[in-house]
Amino acid sequence: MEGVKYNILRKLKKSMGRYVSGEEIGKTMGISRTAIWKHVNELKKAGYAIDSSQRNGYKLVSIPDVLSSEEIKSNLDTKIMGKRILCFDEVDSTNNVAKKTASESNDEGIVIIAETQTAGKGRLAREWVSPGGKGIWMSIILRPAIPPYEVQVITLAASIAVIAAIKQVTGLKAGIKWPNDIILGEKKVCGILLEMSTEVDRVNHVIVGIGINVHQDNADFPEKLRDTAVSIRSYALDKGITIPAFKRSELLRVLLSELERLYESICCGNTAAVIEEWKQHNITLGREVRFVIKDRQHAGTAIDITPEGKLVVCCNDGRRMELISGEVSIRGVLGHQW
Ligand code: BT5
Repeated sequence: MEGVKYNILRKLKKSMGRYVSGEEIGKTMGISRTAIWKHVNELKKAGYAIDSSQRNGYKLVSIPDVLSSEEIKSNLDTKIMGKRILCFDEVDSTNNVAKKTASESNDEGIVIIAETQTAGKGRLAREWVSPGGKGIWMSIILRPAIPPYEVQVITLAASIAVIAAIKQVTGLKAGIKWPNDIILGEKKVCGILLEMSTEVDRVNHVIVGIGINVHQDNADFPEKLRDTAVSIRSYALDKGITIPAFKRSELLRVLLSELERLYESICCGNTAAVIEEWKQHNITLGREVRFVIKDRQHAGTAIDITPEGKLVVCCNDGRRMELISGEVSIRGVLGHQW
């Protein structure tokens, strides 16, 4: 039944803005006019604007900004990423659903998406605010044949993919704050949470959780986040930049396609290319940073990224430190001043 509904949708999409007669749809699909009418009503309920006229048939007028498998998969050019796409209205956390899915299937590239998360999570059990219909809250299951100590490079790849998607679809240029924050202006537009299951020398699976703020107004963010969080739309509005109208599914398609390109590099052993690309987008290297290790605060300048994705800092006391992950404040970013 679902299949027929989407076949009708695809037919209407091909003639977008023009009427297709009920007779023609009925003939190609082998269904009655009443059945077409029922399917069209379901599409309308899902947000598709379709004009129906007794004389002319059906005309698709506009496509809603929904994250359905159907919308994401149309024109998706990937082999691995999004091979299966599971879409939900509401989950606790897409990473949790992905973890369960990973334990039930050996596939990779499965994408889990929800319109809203009731317990979206950041690192260290922090909360990730995920309001309905306003962003992209998703997780991807990967099974890279790399040693566990190299897994961090997948976070870097996901960051590059998000930046590329934002750039390609909106023209806006975001930057990466090591290790997992995507920054527009000086505020966070996207966070990435990597969770994995490993053995001593091999990775069972990696869950790449990505949260992108897309449509929120500033007032949509809880007050405590208003100085540090931003959405693509609120950033453009704030800066008076006109961006093209776009749908979340378009952003997601570019993201998946870019992630696949980088993932293939990683799986071929070419992590160096990914690190190089990451460096071009980073807003961390060359900046004054602060971080805490074992309750001691350190300050210095971020100078490099190692081949495994560690951040190299030249501390003010002359020591060189390599950070695996954790919290780094950059002067001037996310409200940090000192
Ligand atoms: C992250 O953690 O930035 C990782 C966020 C990953 C979210 C995705 S959504 C899909 C998938 N499923 C999940 O359950 N999670 C992943 P961290 O670096 O720890 O940052 C968390 C901090 O960011 C919070 O403590 C808040 O200060 C801030 N924050 C929370 N929600 C935000 C939002 N929507 N936009 C910007 N900042 C936010």
